[in-house]
Amino acid sequence: MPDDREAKDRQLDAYRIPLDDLKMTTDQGIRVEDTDNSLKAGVRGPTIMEDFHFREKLTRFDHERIPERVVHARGAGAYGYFQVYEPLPDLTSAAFLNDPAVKTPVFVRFSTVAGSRGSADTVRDVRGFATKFYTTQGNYDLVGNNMPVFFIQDGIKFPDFVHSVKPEPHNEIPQAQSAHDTLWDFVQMQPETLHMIMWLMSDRAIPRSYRMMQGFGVHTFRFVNASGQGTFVKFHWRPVLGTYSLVWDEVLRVQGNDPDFNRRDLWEAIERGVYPEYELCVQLVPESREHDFDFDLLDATKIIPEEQVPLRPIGKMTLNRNPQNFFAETEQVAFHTANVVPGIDFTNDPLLQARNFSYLDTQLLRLGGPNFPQIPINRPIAEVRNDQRDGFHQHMIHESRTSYALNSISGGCPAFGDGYQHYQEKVDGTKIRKRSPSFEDHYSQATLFWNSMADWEKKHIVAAYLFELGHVERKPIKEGVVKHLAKIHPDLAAQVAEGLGLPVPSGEPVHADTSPALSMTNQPQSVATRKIAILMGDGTDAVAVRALRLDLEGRGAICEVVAPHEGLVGDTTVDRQLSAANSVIYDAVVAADGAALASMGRAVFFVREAFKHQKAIGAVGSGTRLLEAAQLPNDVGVITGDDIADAFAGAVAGHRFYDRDISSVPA
Ligand code: HDE
Repeated sequence: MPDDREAKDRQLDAYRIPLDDLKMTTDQGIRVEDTDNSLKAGVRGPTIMEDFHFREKLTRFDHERIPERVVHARGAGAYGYFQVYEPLPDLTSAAFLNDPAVKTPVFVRFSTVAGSRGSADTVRDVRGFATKFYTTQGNYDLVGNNMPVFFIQDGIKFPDFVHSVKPEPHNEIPQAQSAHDTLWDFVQMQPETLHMIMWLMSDRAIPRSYRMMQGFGVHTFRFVNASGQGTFVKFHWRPVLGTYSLVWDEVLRVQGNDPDFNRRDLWEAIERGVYPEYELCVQLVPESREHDFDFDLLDATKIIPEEQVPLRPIGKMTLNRNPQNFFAETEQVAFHTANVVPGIDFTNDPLLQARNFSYLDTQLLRLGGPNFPQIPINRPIAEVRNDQRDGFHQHMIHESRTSYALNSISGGCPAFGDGYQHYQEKVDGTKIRKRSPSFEDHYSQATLFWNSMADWEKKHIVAAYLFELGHVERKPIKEGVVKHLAKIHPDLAAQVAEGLGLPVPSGEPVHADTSPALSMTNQPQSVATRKIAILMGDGTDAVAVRALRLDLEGRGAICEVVAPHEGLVGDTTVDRQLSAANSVIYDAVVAADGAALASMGRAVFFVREAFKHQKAIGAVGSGTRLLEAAQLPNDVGVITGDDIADAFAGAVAGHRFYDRDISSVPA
């Protein structure tokens, strides 16, 4: 079996500069005598132009930055591999989807959309989920998001949408936030956004982890088999750990406590050897059924409900290696929707068509010219041979005497033929600047989403609308949004209108259909990789805690001891002292001490906050005294007693207790 790391790694190895004891040189390879002092005319004299090392060092520093991505500027990457479960010759001729023995190397970049490179990870936003497959037939990029639809239907609107969500132009406020006038003005003027906005207001927009997040290709793509037969396909990544989110109040606090929350989580999981895994699933629609739906398959603001076309798992991706240099790999990786391999093709989705232009265009600027595919992270493992030449930063020395086709001088090389064949779709039409009438319904699927939510999800959606619109200054914009909400569902509109102090609009639900698969309830449950804080003090009964910790770690949980000071409590090593820890960066808390901690405000706050964020809370030994001091009711998900391991692990695996009544707990 080919080793997944071999092909891409061998290639990357050629470029690695190892950590070793080599002596410092200039970029020209000249040994450097002293890099702490510039060359001067006398120790107190002016710096001399002749100092080539000084000039080179400063110049290189001045040129370190490249333009950040216009959208998706903030990201985190990881390497891994993809393996198909079984050959799919009926569907596609793509080689990597036809040989289960092959581990295709991949590089994935997760991202937020609106914020700048330095913005916090945990903001309310869509997440990017872009995968580069280094296949033997060339690079295939699946550049998706963690939500299955998009804000707009036609790519010509993309600059308008992005300008509206980005910080406002006069004062560049707010950073990485959708809660401001221009975004909501765009929304109320452009009802095609409404379905996606429902997703954005849901907890999908605040994922617990990149490891617990779905991915979607969004558009309808096309598989093409060896006989040229096409099948419409939607791509879904399904995380093996299940899809989970944070809660909003927690998000606000995580931003300060750990702005790198999601990237750190990904990095640490891979360093620990608990590799994130995602199943690749497809929804398949034969061409004969193209018009069987009450929406258009080419409209990227629509899903195909899973109840209508079930998901078929076709393979799995495992992320098992962190990059070694953020800039070289994660920043320079260049995705492009038009990077497809034989067997995968496009449709006429006007959003996809626009993307097929935009990504190459953006890389030309961002990466400084046409040779960016030669940057190691972007290089295919397949051989590259063509007559394209020159340009900034050309790394190749083409020895051929010809750079044109057809030629006789080079024996006709490189020879073409037997390559990618575009799907032979019949196209005819009149030139027209108009949307298809089949794109007109902007409400039904927004209603479907709302109808399919559990009560706690609906509550969170209403709260999100209130937070967002609460930051909008112009009343007519709020009124405009509420008017649209009334067409989605009167319950939603009423709750939002009430909160905003606006008249409650009348309206009938558009329909009562549901798609249970849209809800985040019923996820796979596991305590594995969940982060648990064990609060200990100097008086803790270490024996009881040790047994619990071993048990939880045996189930794959990550336990950290939090105590009033660093060093040791008893014979247990402290991982983090209380003043540097906060409950929001943990999934659950075990109170293991009440003697020392019950009188400490920070410890009381720690468990209280975890309770408010509906997390599992355990207490062993005198730990119950800490819960009493925090005045926590004996509610669901609060596990106390002599042997709590099973019950507590079960509670952590359940993620949150969304029905918990938190109203009686003091702030
Ligand atoms: Fe993108 N998008 N996009 N987008 N997008 C970019 O490319 C664009 C869209 C997505 O980690 C840019 O290299 C247009 C949908 C991801 O490097 C840019 C339109 C989806 C990433 C661009 C869309 C995405 C990008 C900015 C509407 C989900 C980050 C920098 C027609 C299916 C990839 C860059 C990474 C990045 C254009 C809509 C996902 C400007 C014109 C829909 C995950 O080219």
